[in-house]
Parts: sequence; C-alpha cells; structure tokens
Amino acid sequence: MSKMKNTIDPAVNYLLPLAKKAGIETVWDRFAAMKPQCGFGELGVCCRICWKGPCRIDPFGNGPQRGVCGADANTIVARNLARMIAGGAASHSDHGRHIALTLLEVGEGHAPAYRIKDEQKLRSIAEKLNLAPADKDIRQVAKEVALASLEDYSRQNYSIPCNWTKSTMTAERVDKLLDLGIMPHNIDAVIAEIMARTHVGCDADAANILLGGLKGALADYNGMCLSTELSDVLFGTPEPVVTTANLGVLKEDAVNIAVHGHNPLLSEIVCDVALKMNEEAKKAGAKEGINIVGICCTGNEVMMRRGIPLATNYLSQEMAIITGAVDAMVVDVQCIMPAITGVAECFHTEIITTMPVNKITGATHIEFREDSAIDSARKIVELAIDAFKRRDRRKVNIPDYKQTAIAGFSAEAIMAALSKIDAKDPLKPLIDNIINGNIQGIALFAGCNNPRTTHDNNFMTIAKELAKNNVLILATGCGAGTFAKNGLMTQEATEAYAGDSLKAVLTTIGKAAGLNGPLPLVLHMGSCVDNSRAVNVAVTIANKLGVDLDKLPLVASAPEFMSEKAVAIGTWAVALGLPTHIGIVPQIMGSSVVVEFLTEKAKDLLGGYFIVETDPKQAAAKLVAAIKERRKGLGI
Ligand code: SF4
Ligand code: MSK
Repeated sequence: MSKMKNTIDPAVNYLLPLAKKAGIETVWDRFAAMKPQCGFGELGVCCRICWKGPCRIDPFGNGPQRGVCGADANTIVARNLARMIAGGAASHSDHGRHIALTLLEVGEGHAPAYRIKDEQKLRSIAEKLNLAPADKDIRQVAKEVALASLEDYSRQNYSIPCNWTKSTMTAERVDKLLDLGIMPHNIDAVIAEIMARTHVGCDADAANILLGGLKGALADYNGMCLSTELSDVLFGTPEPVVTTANLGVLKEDAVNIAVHGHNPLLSEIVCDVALKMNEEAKKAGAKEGINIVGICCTGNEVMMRRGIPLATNYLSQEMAIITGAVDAMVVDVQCIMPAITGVAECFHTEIITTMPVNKITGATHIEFREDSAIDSARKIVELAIDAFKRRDRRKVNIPDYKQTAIAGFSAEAIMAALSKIDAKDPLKPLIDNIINGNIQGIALFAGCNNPRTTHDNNFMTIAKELAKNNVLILATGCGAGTFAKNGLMTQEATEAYAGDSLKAVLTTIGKAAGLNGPLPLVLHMGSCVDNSRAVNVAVTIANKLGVDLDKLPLVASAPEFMSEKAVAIGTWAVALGLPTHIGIVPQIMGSSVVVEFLTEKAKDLLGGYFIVETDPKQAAAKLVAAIKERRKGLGI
C-alpha cells in the first residue's frame, strides 16, 4: 500500500525535509507517532463523562454494550457529539461577544483605538434588527446594535428567538426551527443546557440529545453571524483586493510578524501600529521595514480587509517558523498549536500570546485589552524588531512559492459586482444563470485541515471537479487558505478549471465589475465566522425565489475538518437545509441511531443532511448529485 502524502503544498514539501534534517518535530511526525489511534475514540463509543468510567462499548458486540451507569453506544456517541458542538459554539460566540462589547464601548466613547468604519452597514444592521436607526446619532445606533446583540447572550425568555438568527433567516426556516424546538433564545444558555443535559444521569435519548446539539449549532450560527457583521462595522466591509499567499510572502529583509488566530480586534491594531513603526524596523537593519503576514483565520481577516498576504493555513503553521524568517508570531484565540513554542525554541522567533484565557507555556504574554490596545500592539512590534536583530541568517529558508489571490468577496461585494450588470435588480443575473443552468449550483467550502488526509488535497480535488461541473464556489477559513495558496483565487484558475458556462458567467460579471477578465474561480468570503456571509447570499436568493433554503441547489463541504467549531458549523449548515459533505470520518460511527439521524432523518426534518465521503472525487460526484436533485425539485 502506498504511503499517503502529507501535503500537496509545495512550500511545505520544500521545508519538511529541512525540518527532518534539523530534528524538528512537526504535526505530521506527532500524527504518525499517535498511530494506531484509539478505535473506541474513533467510533465515539468511549465515555469519560463521570469518574465511574472511562467506559467503552464493544463495537463487535462481544464485550460490554453499556457503560457502568447503563448508557448505551447511542447515548454515549450523541452526548460526545453534542458536547463538541457546545465547544464550537462557545468559541465562536465568545469571539462574537468580544466584538459586541467593543462596539458597545465605541458607542459609549470608551475605546479610543476603535471607530465605526462602516456607518452604512451599521445602519442597515439596525434596520434588520428593527431598531429604527433613522435620525439617530451613529454612536447611539452602535450602542443599540451592541445591546441587541448582547441580548442574545442574556435573554431568559425561552420563547423569544435570538435576534440575529431570527432576522437573518427565511420566514419558513424560522418557523421550522421554532416547530422543532431548536431555535436558540440565548447563546450562553443553550451551551449551558447542552452541558447540563449531557451530565451523568440526564438525557439518555440519542435523538433528543441531537436536537439539543442542533440548537447548540444554531447558537453557534448566531454568534458567528453577529461577529462577522459587527467586525465589518468596526473594521470595514471587505471588497475585492489582490494579494499573495503561501510562505513565499515572507521577506528576508523585513521584520516578519505573523498574526495568527481569529479575532480582528487584535490583528487590526497590530497592523495599524506596525505601519507607523516601519522606520524603527529599518533602523534595526530591516531594509524593507515591517512585513505583516497572516495565518489561519486571522490571516483571512487581514487579507480580505487590508490585502495583507496570507502565509499559510492551519496544518502548516509550524512551517512558518521553520522558514527561520518569522520574527514574531502573535496569537490570540483558537487553532494555535501548542507545539509552536517548541519549534520556536530552535529559532529566534518570539511567540506572543495576548489573551488572558489563551496562554502557552514558553510564550511571552502581552495582555491585550481594548482600552490599552495601542500600547500592547506597540510592545508586540518592539519585541518583533528585537527578535529580528537576533535572527540567524544561516537558518533562513523562505520557500520561493507564492500565488496571487483575489480576496474579499463579502455578500455586499458580490452584490456590488452583480449590480454592474443590473443596477435595479442585482440578483437577477445570478438567479437567471442558476435557472438556465449556466451555473448548476453553489458550493460553500469551509473548515480546517487534518493530518488524517493529505493537506489541501481534498479541497483542491473537489473544487476542481465542481468547477468543471459549472458549480460556483465560495470559501472560508483554512479552506480559503488552501485555495489562496494553491492558485484557485485567480482569474487564470477560472480560465483553466471552470466549465464553459460557468466561465462565461464569471467573465461577464468580472468584466462588468472592472476586473478586465473573469472573477476568480473561488470567491474568498473570509474566516470561519464569515460562513454567515454565504448564508446571507443564500437567504437573499431564497427570498427572491420565494422558497426556503432547503430547496436551493446549494451545498457545503468541509473536506478536511478537525475542530469543534467545524463540527458546529457543519451541523448548523444541516439545520439550515444544506446537503453538507465531510471528508473525514466523524467520531459517531459507533451509533447506528446517530448516523441514521444525521445522514437520513435530518433530511426529513430539516432538508439538510450529512454526506460522509473520504474520497475527494466521489465526494464531488455526490455533491453534484445533491445539486441535481435540488434542481429537479425546483423544476429547473
Ligand atoms: Fe461510564 Fe456512564 Fe460514567 Fe459515561 S457516564 S463514564 S458511560 S458510567
Ligand atoms: S482557523 S477552525 S483550522 S478553519 Fe478558523 Fe482553520 Fe478550522 Fe481553525
């Protein structure tokens, strides 16, 4: 049997042998050392919820079929899954809370480092939330929008839905979620409810636990939705921008600062401050001043708003340090491998943690607070400049790989491009082309990378297949990173891989929008929280057609997912009615009830369902089939 390749990323393939030679351990070494991974864990049938355990169910039927308390495989698998969703929802919505609190501070005049960058968006959000913004002072509008968002974390009345979910869905979907009892009323309460109902001796009905999980996933949607929209208010709504991606964006003659994590509250200020400290970097010997690059979703945030180059995505974060050229890696929350401090010990790189609840042993901690953001950012940049002075030039190996990437396709940017064709009815050209079949459907790629499969390969293979079949492609998160690094966010990729009719549509829109050629093959929509942007586009189309989301030829795929957040996102995609592909076998296979619920029953209840397929070509075929089924349902 041939050995699975670690990655198809040329920059990583260049650096891995160097890491090996230097004895530096990477994620792929640790993954190999972990094999064989625990079969009980892989099936989801291991329970550690109480200390009578751990208990494990024998999947072959010979050993125990119940834990010490009597929980069976269905209960155990469902509980484990629901708790993962709660973890994902907690992460996204804590990020959202942070942004909403900052907007409140801005409204109250207490956060001098921040301001309202997109007033028009703030007013349109206020309209959506029924806050009657006309004639109100913009700071008052900011306060009211922030408070309405924070209400989604504090409401105690179970029968009143969360403001953001209710105001961003089709009316039919709102009714469906209410009917099923899975409409969230309070993000924090829903997460707490999952933890409570899955405590030992509580909910033991797998289907009921999964409904709780679906509610938790919708709370996740609510948190990421408000996070995305309020970030646009504070930092600007993304517009198409041309930039570059992959490790070749690092510069030998610059102080390289990598911003990594998720929350733009930190990275935006670091970028502002770094721009002002260029001269100090030059004085330290960096001819090209300061070079900020992004990693993971912070990378997406600063790429789409500022055109800052993306260095790499989740799985290859250690490789950025292995170039020997990163002077500081500044991290905030989520998807930061604890391994980076160990790798950094082999170089001069400063790893700087910034959040009180996200420290890493071996890192330098510079606490980041909204009220002293500029001071913290200055200290961070100073540390990076100091580190640059210690850089060992003999250890610098910047791979000569980078690609052009056109990023920044927010829902507003897509509508703006379409309005160049039909100013009165911007959606018409898109809908006409979906109805006539020039665009067969839309696929949203999201989620992480995972060493269980070849890094970046599933994303690339499925996207090329779908494009050939005239499917329009949107991407977020580390999937977006894959496409940026590997050249699919270019006009050339449209020429090379799009089916004829898709190519014609992308060319018409691109030319009308002044791009002098087609739109890129993959439209970059942002970070993980920005998946709500795709929902925004889908809901606008559904409302225009007068149908619910589960009738649209729209699919989602997380072909290399790994995080709890990705589990939550995939689950709300199903709750919103989307056929949702995952390319990693989920840790639920030990329960036939859970598998059947998520792959079949969900379709009857919600219209959406999971498709599990690890072979990327087969996955593409299944997604195309799901799109065709939806088209048939619409009679087109
Ligand atoms: Fe075992 Fe039940 Fe405790 Fe889980 S909750 S560890 S199945 S006794
Ligand atoms: S960073 S959740 S690895 S997409 Fe958003 Fe990437 Fe997945 Fe983290």
